Amino acid sequence: MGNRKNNSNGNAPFANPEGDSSVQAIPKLDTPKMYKVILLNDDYTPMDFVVLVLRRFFSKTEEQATEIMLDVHKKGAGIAGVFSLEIAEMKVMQVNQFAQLNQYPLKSTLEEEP
Ligand code: TYC
Repeated sequence: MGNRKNNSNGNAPFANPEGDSSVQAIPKLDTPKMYKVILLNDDYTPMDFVVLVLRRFFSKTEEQATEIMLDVHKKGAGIAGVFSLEIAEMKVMQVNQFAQLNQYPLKSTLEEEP
């Protein structure tokens, strides 16, 4: 686009509507922070229940859910998904509430993405 240079945010700046040839920088928009929803292992929640949780609340396939569940089972914790803060908080609430309702100790937590 002519002599327009890109800003640090990758967008072309707008021409100044006053008519001079100077350009105005677009304020840099912060990329929203993202949050991991972490599933924690425990000794009592059945594997099938964890797979169900991953399918129901994180839209995983049976195969994906099983892989994540086994990873959590072996390593102690694992990532169920990455979301904006609002969505991640909602997922944590849904998981913890659903586990409690079914009398399992399954817990999930939030972790800010680096
Ligand atoms: N460790 C559990 C068992 O052996 C299974 C499990 C996996 C529980 C993942 C929680 O987040 C979890 N039944």
